[in-house]
Amino acid sequence: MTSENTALRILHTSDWHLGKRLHDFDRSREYEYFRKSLLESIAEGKPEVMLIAGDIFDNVTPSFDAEKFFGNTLNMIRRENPDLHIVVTSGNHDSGRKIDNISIYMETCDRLRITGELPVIISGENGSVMEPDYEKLVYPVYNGETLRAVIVSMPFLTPAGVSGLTLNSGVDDYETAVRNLYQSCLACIRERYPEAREGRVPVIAMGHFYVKNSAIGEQDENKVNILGGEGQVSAQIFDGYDYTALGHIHLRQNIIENSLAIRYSGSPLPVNFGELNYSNGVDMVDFRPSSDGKAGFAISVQTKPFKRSVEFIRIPQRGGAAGEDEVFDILDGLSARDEENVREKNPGGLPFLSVFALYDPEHSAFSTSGEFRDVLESKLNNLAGRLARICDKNVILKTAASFRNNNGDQDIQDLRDITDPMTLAERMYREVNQGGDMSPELRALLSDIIREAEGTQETSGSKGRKKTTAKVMTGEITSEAFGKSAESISE
Ligand SMILES: [Mn+2]
Repeated sequence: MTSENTALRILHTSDWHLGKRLHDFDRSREYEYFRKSLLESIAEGKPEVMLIAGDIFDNVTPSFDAEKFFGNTLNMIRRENPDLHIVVTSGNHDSGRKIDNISIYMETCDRLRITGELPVIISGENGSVMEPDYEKLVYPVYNGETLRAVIVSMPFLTPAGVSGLTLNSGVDDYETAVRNLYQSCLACIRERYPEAREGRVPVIAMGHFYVKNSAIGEQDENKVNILGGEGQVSAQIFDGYDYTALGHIHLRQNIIENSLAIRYSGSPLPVNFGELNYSNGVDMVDFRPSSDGKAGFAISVQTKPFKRSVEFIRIPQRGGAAGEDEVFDILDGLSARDEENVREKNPGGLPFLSVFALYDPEHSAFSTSGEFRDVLESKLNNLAGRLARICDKNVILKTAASFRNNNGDQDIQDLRDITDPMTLAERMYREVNQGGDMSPELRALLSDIIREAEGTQETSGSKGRKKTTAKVMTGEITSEAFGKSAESISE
C-alpha cells in the first residue's frame, strides 16, 4: 500500500502527432510499434500517473484513423493498468475543442483528465468576469484516500484565451498573462490541499510552449524566433511548482542547468528528419520526499528509449550535401545490403531516405544538372526495386553556388515537387496551416498564376535555363515566404 511518504513515479510524454505523414507516406504501422513500446514501458516502469503534454494529433482535423488510434490506445493502457491516472492536454497542433469533445465521451471514466481549451467560468454583469475553472484545471491524484500529487492540466494557451481572464486585465504581454494563470492555479492548490501547502505531495504543472533557454537542436536564433513566435515564455513562470511537464519541442531536455524540475520529454517517435540522430522515447520521473524531512522532493529521471521500427537514412549522414561520386558510392552500398537484414531493421514499414546531392558544373561528369538528376533518380528507383523497402526519395539537388550561399539545409526542397509547383504549394499550405487543405477558390487562383508564370518562362528563356530558374524560385518560397524548414524540430 502506497502512502504519501513513498516515491511517486510519473510517465511524461508529449508530441505524439498522431496522423502525421512524412513526405506523404502513411506511418500507421510505426505508430503501432510506438504503442507497443509505450505499453511495455508502462508495464515495466509501473508509473502512477501518465502525462501527455500536448500535440496529441498532428492537425486540428485528425483523420478517423488517428482518433481511433488515440481512443484505442487509452483503452488498452487503461485495461492493462486500471489504477493508472492519465492526464491529457492539448498542444498548438490540436484543436482544443476537438480534445474537449473527446473528454465528453470519457467524462464518467475515473482517473482520466482531458483538457482541450482553457476552461473558464463566466459571471458578473453581462458576463464581465472571467475566471479560470480551477475544478477543471486542477487534478488531484488520489490513491485510495491518499493524495499523491496535484497536477495542473494546462492546455495550450492562445494569447486571446489567456489575456481574456479577469486576473489579466491590464496585462498586455503573453508571458505575464501566462505566469499569472499558473501562479493563481498554484495559490488555489495551496489553499485547497494542506499536503501541497506543506510540501508533502508534489505539485506538477503541464504546459505546451517554447520556453526560453531551451536548446532546440542545431537551430539558429532565427529559426527559434520563427518557430517559437509569440508563444515564448521564461522558466520563472513555473516558480513554486515541483515539476513542469512540457510539450512542444521534440528533443528531450531540461530548461534549467543542473535541474530536472522543468523538462521536455520530447516526441516518442521521430516526426521528421531533424530527429535523425536522436533517441526517441518517454521519461519516467521519480519524486522522493527529501530525506531530511524538509519540504520538497528529490527528482530523478529515467528515459525509456523506443526502438525505431523504420530506419531514417540521410545521404550523406554527416549533414550538408554530397558530391556525385559520394552519393553514388553510398547508394551502391545501400543496394548491396542484405534484404533479410533490411527487413529486420524495418518492421514498421519502409525506411525513409533523404538525399542531399550537390551538382557542381565545373567538376561534374554530367553537362547539366538535369542529366545528373536523371541518373540519380534511376539509381534510386533501382534501389527501391531491389530492396523493395526504400520508399522515400526526397532528393535535394543544389548547384555548388547556391549551396555555398546559404547555411546548409535551411532552404532544402523536394525535387519531385519542383516539377509540379501546385503540389509544392499544397504541401507548404498544409504545413503552415496545420493540415488544412486549400479552398477550391485558392487552388484555382494559384493554378492560374502558375500557368501564367510558366507561360512567361516558356517565352523568355531556353529550356535549360528555365529549370535553373524554377529551382532557385522554389528555394526562395521555402525560406522566405513560409519561413519553415522541412527539418524543423519544434512544432
Ligand atoms: Mn507543439
